[in-house]
Amino acid sequence: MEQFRFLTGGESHGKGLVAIVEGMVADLPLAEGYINKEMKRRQRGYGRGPRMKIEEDEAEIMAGVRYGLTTGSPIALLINNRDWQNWQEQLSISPIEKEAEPVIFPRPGHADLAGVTKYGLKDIRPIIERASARETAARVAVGAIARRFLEELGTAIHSHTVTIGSVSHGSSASLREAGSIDWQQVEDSPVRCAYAELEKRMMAAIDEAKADGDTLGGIFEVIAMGVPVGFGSHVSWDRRLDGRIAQAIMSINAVKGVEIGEGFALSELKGSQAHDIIEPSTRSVILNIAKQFIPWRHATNHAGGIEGGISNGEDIVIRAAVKPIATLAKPLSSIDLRSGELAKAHYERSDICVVPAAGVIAEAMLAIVLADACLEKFGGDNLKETLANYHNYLRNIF
Ligand code: EPS
Repeated sequence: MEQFRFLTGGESHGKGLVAIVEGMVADLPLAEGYINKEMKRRQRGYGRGPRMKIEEDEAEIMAGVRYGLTTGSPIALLINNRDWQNWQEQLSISPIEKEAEPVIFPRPGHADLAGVTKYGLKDIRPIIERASARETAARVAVGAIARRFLEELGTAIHSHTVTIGSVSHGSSASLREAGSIDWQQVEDSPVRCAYAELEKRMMAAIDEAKADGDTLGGIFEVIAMGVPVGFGSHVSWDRRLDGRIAQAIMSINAVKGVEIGEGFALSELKGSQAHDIIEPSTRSVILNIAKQFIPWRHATNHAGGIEGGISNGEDIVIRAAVKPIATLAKPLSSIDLRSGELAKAHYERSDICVVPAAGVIAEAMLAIVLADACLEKFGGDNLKETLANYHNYLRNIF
């Protein structure tokens, strides 16, 4: 059983999204303002559609927090959809006399066709609503709780955009050095890109796609720094940290590829080039309760911070490929579900490019996996107990 788990509910244009989060320790300082700062980061990003101008995402904590501290009880979150006002007929919970026209032209690349077939529906609308990336607003709220917890261990998580469409830095190696990235510049960038000259080209590519009635994908990178050695395990397939992270990142809408560390590029290297040699070091780990030294480090980080399914103390580095959004203003060919005849795919308001937002969502998913692995490793029902267990572990291993 997962130590830290959650479920979300809600449709893109329904009344709102809900999440119930279970397993967070007691006595963790947690404020709605902290969660909502993350929600705002997800809403930004050049290439989003008009929907993000309608919404002002805010999570309300309904349970599990008292006087600013978690209680150990399930944390319930509610995010209202402002756009619900405009969709009451299409998404009425009660039966109504005049139902909305069904959506019958599945969009290639979306869940539409497989979804209606699987659930035996005649209208694609319910599939559109739940397959929508709107659901990731709830995941980011949950991820903020996990991030708040990880901060107490000295772990920080960032993301940045590596490519949009064919616009890229060229040499990827330098981008992997977390130390060389100005994270404030990334936060200030409309495309969450660390390089000013790339940023302009990325924005121009998005403008061009929009003018053509098209969409764009890209690659983002997520980096977790200060992750303790020993999350995950080599002993069983489903305990491997890399496998758990890959599943979490791949579950983000439109993600079609995930790599950890140098990933696919490692396949072209010889063993002598690919692996990260180990050297003595006096690296310190700073906890909010103590400072500890780890007497070794890896000279490089091709492995992306995970060896044998276990975190090795280096930065965890993940890249993911996002496909172009499947809703096109110039729709692709499809069929009419009623007649089976050729037709144009359904079109409705959508985004042009979501790579910057996807990076923020991936930060949340990584935080969720790491918080779960942390609770599995150190346990504890209250923050002090977890931190004491971590401290004790560091004291006793060397
Ligand atoms: C989405 C389509 C757009 C996006 C939406 C995901 O929404 P709408 O159909 O209302 O214009 O903006 O993303 C969000 C609402 C969000 O909060 O991220 C889709 O089809 O997946």
